[in-house]
Amino acid sequence: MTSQTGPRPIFVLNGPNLNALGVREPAIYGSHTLADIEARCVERAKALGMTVDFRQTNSEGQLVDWLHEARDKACAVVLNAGAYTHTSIALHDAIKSLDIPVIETHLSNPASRESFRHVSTISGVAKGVISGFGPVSYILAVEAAAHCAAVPAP
Ligand code: DHK
Repeated sequence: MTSQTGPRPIFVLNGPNLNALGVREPAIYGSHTLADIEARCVERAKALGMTVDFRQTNSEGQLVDWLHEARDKACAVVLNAGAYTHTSIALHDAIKSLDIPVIETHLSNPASRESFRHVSTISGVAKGVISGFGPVSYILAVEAAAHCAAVPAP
């Protein structure tokens, strides 16, 4: 049996259509692929003495399962739930059940887009929200996650 050493990883969880980054509406989401973003998150986390466990799924239920997994395995979660951000009560409930910080993250700024993106079912249970900075949103979110993991909640 192996035992984990060092701090728990930051889970970076990505929802639907984010596997298509690079080809998907580049005017909105940019030309970076999700693999590019993963590499930048890994690099930033390493500089902070942390690790990331970076995942993507198109399934809402899989995101719920990964949030449950994060309870015992992660120090914090960076979550870009894609369009489920605007629809999912299940994600809201899963986040609410956790006692680790969840940072809602978006490449674009949903508040400046279509009105259906102005609603987030998860913002109210997230620790905070970072949006609008393209791939840098993820870097800022990893930094926020590392900060939250190091500093006890107020
Ligand atoms: C990604 C999506 O797929 C959209 O459904 C959200 C988010 C915005 C983003 O900007 O990363 O509305």
